Amino acid sequence: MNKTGFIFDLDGVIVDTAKYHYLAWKKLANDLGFEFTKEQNELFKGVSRKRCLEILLNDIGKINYTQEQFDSWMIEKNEDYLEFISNMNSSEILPDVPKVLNYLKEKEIPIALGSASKNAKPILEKVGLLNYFQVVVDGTHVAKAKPDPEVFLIAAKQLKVNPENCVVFEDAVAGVEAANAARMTSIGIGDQNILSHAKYNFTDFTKISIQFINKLISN
Ligand code: B16
Ligand code: MG
Repeated sequence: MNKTGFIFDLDGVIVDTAKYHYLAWKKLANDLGFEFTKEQNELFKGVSRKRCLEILLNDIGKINYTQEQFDSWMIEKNEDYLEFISNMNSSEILPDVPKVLNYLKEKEIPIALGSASKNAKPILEKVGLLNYFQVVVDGTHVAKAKPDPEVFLIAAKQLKVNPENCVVFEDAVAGVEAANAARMTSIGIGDQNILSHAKYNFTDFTKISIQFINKLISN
């Protein structure tokens, strides 16, 4: 059993893919004859693709559709998203994320990804970070989406670390709730007022010191 494990969310923690999700949802909404705002996109952070589409269709008042239509809109959104992320590279890694990843690697602390995205692995590959992660748990591995703790509990099991000894970096309310439900140490990355249920809060990784990481490791 390893003593401590670190689990990173992807979108909003390691890279800002929210802007590409926004463009793809906006395109789908526009194709259906509706607008889609950045405020609406905020509520999609950390939420599964299927649930996002259900919310979008509800918001635009589209209630009569077949399962085939629903599935084809899911495919359309994802194809557009894949097109938008096709040129992603290491320049899109959020500031000071490599500082923390490199330090954990140096200390031989196991690292996992815990993301709702079914595209997580290719994104890590594109930005050149896949090799840092001993474990990748994403939207293809879970039955229950965040705020259910499943994604983080699977990650802890694969890391061979007790959930209580895992640290989770999250930018979404649902993700912080999932980490808390798993009895892990939750660290909110972003707006403290929105992520008020996190045990610790930072606006971004530039505010996280190596001393703080050491404190988490030795706890
Ligand atoms: P996909 P995370 C989440 O990633 C995004 O925040 C959310 O906006 C998206 O709908 C979800 O992944 C599913 O993504 O369509 O690629 O499967 O924050 O959990 O890393
Ligand atoms: Mg996120």
